Amino acid sequence: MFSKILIANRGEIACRVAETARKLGIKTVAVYSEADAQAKHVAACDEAVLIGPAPAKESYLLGDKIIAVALATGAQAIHPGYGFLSENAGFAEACARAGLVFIGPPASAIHAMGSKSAAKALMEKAKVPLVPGYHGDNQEADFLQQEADRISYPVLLKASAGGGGKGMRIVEKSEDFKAALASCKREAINSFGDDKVLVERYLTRPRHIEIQVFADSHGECVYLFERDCSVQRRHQKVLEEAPAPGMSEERRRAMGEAAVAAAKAVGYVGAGTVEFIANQDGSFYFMEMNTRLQVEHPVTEMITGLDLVEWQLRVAFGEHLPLRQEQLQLNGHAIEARIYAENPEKGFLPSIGTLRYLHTPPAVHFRVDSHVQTPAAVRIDSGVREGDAISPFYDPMIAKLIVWGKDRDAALANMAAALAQYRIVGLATNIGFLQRLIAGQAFSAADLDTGLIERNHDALFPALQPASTATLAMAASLLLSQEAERVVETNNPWAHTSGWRMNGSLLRTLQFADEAGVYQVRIEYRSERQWVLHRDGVLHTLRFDRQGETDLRITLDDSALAGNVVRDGDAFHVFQQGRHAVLTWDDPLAHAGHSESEGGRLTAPMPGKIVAVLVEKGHSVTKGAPLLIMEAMKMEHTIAAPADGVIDELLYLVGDQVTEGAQLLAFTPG
Ligand code: MV4
Repeated sequence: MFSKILIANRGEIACRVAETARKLGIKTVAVYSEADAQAKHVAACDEAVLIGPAPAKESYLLGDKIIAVALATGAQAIHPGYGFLSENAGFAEACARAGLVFIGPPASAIHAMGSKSAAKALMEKAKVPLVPGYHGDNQEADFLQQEADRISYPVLLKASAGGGGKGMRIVEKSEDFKAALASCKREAINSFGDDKVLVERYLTRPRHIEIQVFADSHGECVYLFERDCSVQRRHQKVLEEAPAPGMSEERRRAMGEAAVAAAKAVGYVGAGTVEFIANQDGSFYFMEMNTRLQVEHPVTEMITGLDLVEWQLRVAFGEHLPLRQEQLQLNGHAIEARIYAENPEKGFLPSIGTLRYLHTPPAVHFRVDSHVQTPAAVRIDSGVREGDAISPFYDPMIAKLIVWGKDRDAALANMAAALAQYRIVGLATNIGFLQRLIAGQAFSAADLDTGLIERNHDALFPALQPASTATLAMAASLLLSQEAERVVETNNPWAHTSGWRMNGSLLRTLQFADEAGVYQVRIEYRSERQWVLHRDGVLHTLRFDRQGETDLRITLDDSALAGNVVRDGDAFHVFQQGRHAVLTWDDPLAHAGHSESEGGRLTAPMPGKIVAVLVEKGHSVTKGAPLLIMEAMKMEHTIAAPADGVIDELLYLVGDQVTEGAQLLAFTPG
């Protein structure tokens, strides 16, 4: 086996490769960009070499530089991961020229699958089923239209050099053909520098089903069953599962054998994926072959109990495939969800920033020490940790969450439970969207096709709901509990109540806001840990108990609720019953006058009436301590100490009217 490899990638896949290398006793060399100096993949490898600035074109895509690093560090092979250089035939060749093993297929196989029309011609020869169509060299408009008429409408025009859905046109009838062809060719030349197109029968509700294949350099090739990746959004996979729901043994074998024939036709070696589109009746057609390890390979690992990176390394070293086709077994069901730093409500815009807080569901680690074993129920593959940033330079994937169950329903239940336990603060994520997606009728009933997300748009993007009283009570409880804690630490006389005395009772108003509205809750102190929460004139009894930083157990009226509240400045992230709500607290400290810049003056933020004075002349107070409360526009405003200091003079009494900007008391910081 190799003694040292270089991993020419970053993020979760670099960590994933490093993990198997470590298991096999292989040393690893990471490469990294300036943006990734502190990245997890750098820490996961035995050594690491800086290769350039953040943009991938100046770092992770610099094949020659990476090869030079491999030679300089004594690595014998390069694992390209996915993306970046993984399907670059020139890079695979350059590795070979430098005497390095490219852990992937031969350059010729990458090249053969790179052009859609050339690949289809090869597949036709190998008797792999193709969508009825024309993929030849004759590009004359009249001829192509004749072909479309022969195939019958609707037809799909595809750029031969295209991918990811770019350069495709659906044509409904012959009269529309020429205009669509011209437009498709324009896009193809602009996007790919090649205006060759192919014409196919258009399948209206297809599923994306792909077969994992593995070939060694001794002529053996097996299939590791299928994955259903129909749930996509703009050609980005969102959920992947194995096996494909509804797949019969006969169809599995037919697709597996077709995929093996496809791989053999191009002299394939290593891990590859043959993509098919399937009609709802199960008929299937070759689409393309991905000549790399794919993002979604873990679902195959979970149902087979195999470590595909280990297989890649063994095959690249020249070993035989570890198992023969008849030794491969499919066990249970696995689902993967891609957790992204993106904002589904804002058109899935990537969310750039720091993972300020990250709590993941407990993952029982995937066991990779034997060929076949019982897979664990939850696996998380991630290249980021709490405190790491999602930068604008790379794919904003936070993690892949992969679950297993004895059948699809069990896996689905595990996925729902795991998503409900994820807690992320600092970035927008697609977790809520994934929860709605897996809970929806279409996905839970395995009614899959590539249009599932678009068709269920309304259910997946529900209207904003006002914050629940439970959510407000959770946020208020954390706030009160933190204040009580701070007050105890500083030995403030208000420690024992955390309340504000008014008309014989202790109360205060807290104002929170979210995207759906502004909420005022009045909190009334009754006794130690006993409160009354008033919302919209309704009274609720409230008790709370906090354990650690974020764990809260509250009793709201008669219901006991557990949740977590993570405070990020004035933002209160309430995680409760699997939901994430964000409330912004309107902190009265923000209205505490302009004292810091004005040398200890504390002024009224607006005209109003003094309703409580909480300190006396000569008192020492700590920063943030409430000093007095005024009422204005039917709301309470707490004036708080802007710093540690001493009260020199009180300038108003309870009941006094004050004008905006009036100095309320004299205060000396220090
Ligand atoms: C198709 C098709 C329907 N009929 N071909 C999209 C990406 C590219 N690789 C091929 N694609 C499609 N080809 C025929 N003849 C529908 C799609 C398609 C699709 C395929 C797989 C996964 C998601 C998809 C989303 C939209 C369209």
